[in-house]
Amino acid sequence: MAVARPLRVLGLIAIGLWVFFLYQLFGPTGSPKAPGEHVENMDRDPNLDITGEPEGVILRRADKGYAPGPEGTSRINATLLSLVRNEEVDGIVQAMRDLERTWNSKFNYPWTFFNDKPFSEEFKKRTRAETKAEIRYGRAAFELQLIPAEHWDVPSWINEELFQESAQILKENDIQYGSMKSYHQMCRWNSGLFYKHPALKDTQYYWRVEPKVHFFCDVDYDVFRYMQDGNKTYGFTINLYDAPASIPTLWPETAKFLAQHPEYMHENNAMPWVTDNKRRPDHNSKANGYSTCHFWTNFEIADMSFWRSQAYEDYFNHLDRAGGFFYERWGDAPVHSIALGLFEDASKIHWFRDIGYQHIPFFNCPNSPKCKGCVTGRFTDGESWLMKEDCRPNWFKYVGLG
Ligand SMILES: Nc1nc2c(ncn2[C@@H]2O[C@H](COP(=O)(O)OP(=O)(O)O)[C@@H](O)[C@H]2O)c(=O)[nH]1
Ligand SMILES: *[C@@H]1O[C@H](CO)[C@@H](O)[C@H](O)[C@H]1NC(C)=O
Ligand SMILES: *[C@@H]1O[C@H](CO)[C@@H](O)[C@H](O)[C@H]1NC(C)=O
Ligand SMILES: [Mg+2]
Repeated sequence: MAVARPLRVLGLIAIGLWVFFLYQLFGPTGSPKAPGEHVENMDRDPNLDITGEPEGVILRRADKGYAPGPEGTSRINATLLSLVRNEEVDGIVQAMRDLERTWNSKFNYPWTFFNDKPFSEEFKKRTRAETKAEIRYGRAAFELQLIPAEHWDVPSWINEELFQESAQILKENDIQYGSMKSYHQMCRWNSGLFYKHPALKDTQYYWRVEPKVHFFCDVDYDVFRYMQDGNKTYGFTINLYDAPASIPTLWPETAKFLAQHPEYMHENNAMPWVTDNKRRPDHNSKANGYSTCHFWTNFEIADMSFWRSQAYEDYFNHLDRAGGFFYERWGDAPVHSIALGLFEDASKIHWFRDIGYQHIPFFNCPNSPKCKGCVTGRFTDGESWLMKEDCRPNWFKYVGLG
């Protein structure tokens, strides 16, 4: 009896050590945690933390000022950019009013509007009334802003019958706008053509604005200057999951492209973000390997040099030939996001946490006295299932709050 007890104790210690050893091997990985680990399940939204200007930002350049007009200012090579229809004039006027009030009235960056049809007199008159900045290119401004037919028209290799059949399938899968041809044209143009428009020949950066969006927070620094001085390629506010049925072959086509062009992968890419299958494995599997997480491109502040690079040009052409802009409903959001995630240095992609923004039904609303009209940390005022569409935690986890 006297010997049995110490043996039993030794046995328990041995089992304990073995379990500990297995835990070390297979258990959850411990510290250091990735920057966004704690928001994995949105326990803590970083929008709840007090937000100020990004680190190191210069508020205003004193040298030449920001007076409106083409000459002699501290502005850099950039424009506010909007593709818009005549019928959406109320919506774009409202969006302009918000952005002029919170930011552009201090910096007077020019506006550039694009349309597949000539702008109406009413559209010109009402948009001109909203800004003291240039609406671009002086006399010929509005004529230049017509999109060239070869950029907008459905390309010759797209088969109309096949498009109609595919539209039916998209409809059965509840893909919004799936059978609306102009929506497909818009997504293709925003993916790979807008930056080739002659009116943007001398422009490097743009801030995309859609009708009816809202801006809530005063921004007191030159955002484009921040992009340039900070070597940023791309800025976003909201990160969302996409509907897998709109992009079933986007990732397989991307994989084919990568096999042909492994040299385009950036060494500091965001591949783990692009291919995450942990938070919503259903999305990853239905999209055949892509998480579907994307920058929501109705807001984007970006350097067109990236879209104009050989890597992106080749990628877009590959996708365009594959036909998915029409036979599926590839959006410019997943296309831009995958390209950035693979071919760009992830540290050059910036979350503009300080720009309060809404495009129905989602918000980016920081915790800052500079914001009015949105609720701090509220991601959506729509139905509760929409919360699940937020995939910012993935970006924070794999790349950081940057
Ligand atoms: N000129 C023009 N603009 C369009 C067309 N289709 C979409 N847009 C613009 O493209 C952007 C996205 O379209 P929108 O209807 O807002 O799509 P959603 O945000 O995905 O619901 C908006 O700026 C629209 O004004 C079109 O056929 N012609
Ligand atoms: C602005 O950017 C465009 C495109 O990168 C370039 O061609 C042009 O020379 C630039 N202009 C200025 C004044 O920097
Ligand atoms: C941006 O890039 C330039 C040139 O490579 C470098 O000198 C500068 O330090 C960089 N700035 C930042 C903020 O990273
Ligand atoms: Mg929209």
